Order: sequence, then structure tokens, then C-alpha cells
Amino acid sequence: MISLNYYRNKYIAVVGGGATGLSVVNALKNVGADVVLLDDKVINHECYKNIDEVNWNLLDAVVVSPGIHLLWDTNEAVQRAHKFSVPIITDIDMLQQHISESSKIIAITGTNGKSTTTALIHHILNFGKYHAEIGGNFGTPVLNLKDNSDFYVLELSSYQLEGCNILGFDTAILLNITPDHLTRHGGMAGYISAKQKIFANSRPNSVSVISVDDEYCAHLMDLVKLPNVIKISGLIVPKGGIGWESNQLIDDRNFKHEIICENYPKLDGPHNRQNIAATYAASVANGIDKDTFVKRLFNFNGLEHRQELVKIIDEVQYVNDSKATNADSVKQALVRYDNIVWILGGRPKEDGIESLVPYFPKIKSAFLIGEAAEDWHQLLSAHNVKNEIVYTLDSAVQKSYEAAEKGDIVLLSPACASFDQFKSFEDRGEKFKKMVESLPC
Ligand code: UMA
Ligand code: ADP
Repeated sequence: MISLNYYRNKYIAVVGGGATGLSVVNALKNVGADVVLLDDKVINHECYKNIDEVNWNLLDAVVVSPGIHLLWDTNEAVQRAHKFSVPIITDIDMLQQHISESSKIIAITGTNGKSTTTALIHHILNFGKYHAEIGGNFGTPVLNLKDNSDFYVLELSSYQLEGCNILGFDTAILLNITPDHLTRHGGMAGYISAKQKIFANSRPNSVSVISVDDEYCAHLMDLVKLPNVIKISGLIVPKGGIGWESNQLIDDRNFKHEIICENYPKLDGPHNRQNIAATYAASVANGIDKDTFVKRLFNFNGLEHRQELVKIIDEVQYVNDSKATNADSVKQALVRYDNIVWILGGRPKEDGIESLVPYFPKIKSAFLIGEAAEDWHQLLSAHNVKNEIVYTLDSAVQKSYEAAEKGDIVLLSPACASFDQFKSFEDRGEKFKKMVESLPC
């Protein structure tokens, strides 16, 4: 646990009693702070208080959880914080305030690829010589990480960044921006402005890693004065940056066009090449030599639920891409595979799947599940894609099994959140894998 000495004897309100809020409460109580926990629902916790039981005049800070919307100030605790001029901060800010001078934070954001890149950087840094902690949106709240680590490798969501006010990372990485979470951020401008905070308050020796592969990132690079920029790409070699040419990772930082390694088949596709280029940039910026990078990259196993090959039955590949919850992540799978029997649907996001229409000719048939089924049935039919509403994952797997022929790919890549029928994307992916495993061979 991170020791928050600055907050000893301070009076702090923590908003949101989920994983983040509870980690903050524990870390604060550990140093003897006076803590109240607020939540829209009543919580069984010794620190829980009703909002009117808080002495707002005396509060030193309000710590918000990522789930608390800040843009429209709809949350009552946030409204009061503004009214009583109480600073709003996050657990990420608190980590930043308290880690030792020798520790470094590597922060990763982007619409897609955050978890893969975070895990890969952690894998590369966390060996004999160094100890690296991994957390943030990846799962472990940052204040639950161990004190005095050499590196903190943090996946940061737009929700987390939106509330941060201190920041200033040693290495800040922006992988890509495509439309997502638009309701929460009030549209694309709000979403980009949250993502852009990854570079806020950077110090003269901070390193900024940014991709040139989409127009929003490219535009940001032109607009924002970033320190020590390393441009990366999964598609080309940016001049003076790090990218790919003919299946090879190239380091052109000193305009030397140095070949680093061949593509790593377990992380295939331009999207993963973007993740690898970002990882290489972060690795060299933090003292990892080229040989160590290559050796460690080539024994990374990839993460579950991201284009994960589950099984091959009668020459049909079953692929679990349950983490593909938005159009751009699904696009990566549709680009990679041919002859696709597509399982999609769930709780749709605002950006929809219209942008995937150019890839529809690769779909042999589609099986629709969840809340999006009726609308997407109309869209697919309008583009002459053979499709059927089957409502549940169970029947989608069964129908796909019956429909697939040798050489086909049965692809669960839902373009939707999972919460209408599952606890999480992991739950959806695990259930898919179990169903596939039980199909007759
Ligand atoms: N709550 C309120 N009022 C609100 C919103 C929430 O009182 O307006 C309360 C809820 O009643 C609940 C608590 O807040 O008691 C939940 O807090 P939270 O939603 O901030 O969630 P945590 O449990 O703290 O988990 C968060 C991240 N969740 C979200 O951003 C929604 C986790 O990311 C993250 O792993 C965890 O912190 C540790 O850092 C999950 C996620 O879904 C994986 N992230 C989104 C994504 O990846 O797309 C952004
Ligand atoms: P995140 O944590 O940002 O959701 P993940 O690494 O968990 O990212 O991957 C989520 C989905 O996005 C998967 O379907 C994966 O195949 C796809 N993906 C991974 N990296 C990228 C990338 N750089 N660009 C676009 N899609 C990606």
C-alpha cells in the first residue's frame, strides 16, 4: 500500500465506495486521516456518511472515483465541493504526490490497446534488475500497489484522467483516439480533452509517446507542446520516430533507421504493432536495452479475451475477442480475419457499427445477441449480410458451429458492452470459451 503521509490528520471525503474508493479510504486511515465515505447508495462501511453529515467547511480535499461524472457536475458531492471550494483530486494524483523520487510512473491511455500495452510494458520492465507494479484501470487501484517500486505502470481510462488535477508523469503514452464514452464526456471534444490530460504538467525530463496513426492524435501532437516527444506508429516509420516497415520494428529516433526485430506472431496486426512500438519507446526511455526488449517481447503471452484463439474444430478457428467493445477494436479483428462467422451485440455504445460497413463483405454470416440485436439486424440486412437474431450467446455459439465451414473463423467480437447479459467482458469471454470447449469435435 502507498503511504500517504501528507494526509495525516487531514479531513477527506472519498466519493464512491467501489474498488478505488475503498483503496483510498484504507490508505488514508492507515496514516491517521479523518475520512468520510460518500456513495449514492447506502454502504455498509464504518466511514460511510450521508452527504449532510459532512462538515464541508472543514474538508481538505474530495477524492473522486472514476465512475463519478464531473462534466455536468450532476453528482451532489461534486457540487458541494465546488460550492465550498474544496479541491477535487483522484487516487492517481495521490500516488503522484507520494511515490519516492527514484520511482517512475509510466502512464498509458488510448481508446484501445491500453491493457495490452500496459501488460507488455510491465512484462518487459519487471525482471531481475527492476521491480515494476501494474495497476489503474487494469484492475488494481493504484494506492493498493506496493511502496518503493522502481516503476508504476498504469493503465489510465478517460474516466480516471478527467478527475486528475496534479499529474506529471515520467512517461506518458497516448496510443490512439476513436469515438467512445461520448455520453460520459459530452461528445468527442470532452473525450479528447480527458485523454489529453495524460500529458498535463509534464516536467522537462518527461517523455511523451504519441501515435501518428489517427487524425485526433496527429492533431493533438501539432497543438500541444509536448516535452521529448517520441512519435510511434503501427503502420509506418514516422520520421525520427518508431514504427514498422516490411514486418520489422524500426527505431528511427536518431534518423538511423535501426532494425529492432521482426514482427512477433502472438501479437499480430497493425493494432498490436502500435502497442509494440509504444512499448519499445517506453522501454528505451526507461533504460531497457534493445536486446533485453526483444528477448522479453518474444516471451509475452498476450492477454485473454483479445483476439484469443480458443480452439480449432474441423479446421474452423474459434476466436474470443470479448474485450472488443467498440467499433475500432472490432475493426482490428475484421481486418485480420477472412471468412468470418461473426457473433456480435450486447449493450450498444454511442458510436455504433456504421464505420464497419466496408468490412461487411468479409462476413459470411452473423449472429446477433443482446440489446443491440434488433437495430443491427436492420443495418446488416440493409448491406446484404446474412444474419439472424439469436438473443443469447449460447445459441449464437451453437448456430455458428452449425454454419461454419472448413477455413472459417467463428469470431466473438461484440462491439458492445456486456452488462445487459453478463457481469463483465471477462465473464462473457469465459462463458464463450466454455461453450466452445463443449462443442463436439
Ligand atoms: N458511484 C456513485 N455515484 C456515481 C457513480 C458511482 O456513488 O455517480 C458509486 C457506486 O455506487 C459504487 C462506486 O461508486 O459504489 C463504484 O465506483 P467506480 O464506478 O468508480 O468503480 P470502481 O469500483 O472504483 O472501479 C474503478 C474503475 N471503474 C470505472 O471506471 C467505472 C475500474 O475500471 C478500475 O479497474 C478500478 O477503478 C481500479 O482502478 C473498470 C472499467 O469498467 C475495469 N473501466 C472503464 C473501461 O475500461 O471502459 C472506464
Ligand atoms: P483497452 O484496455 O484499451 O480496452 P485492450 O488491450 O484490452 O485495450 O484491447 C481491447 C480490444 O481492442 C481488443 O479487441 C483488441 O484486439 C483491440 N486492440 C488492442 N490494441 C489495439 C490498438 N492499438 N488499436 C485498436 N484496437 C486494439
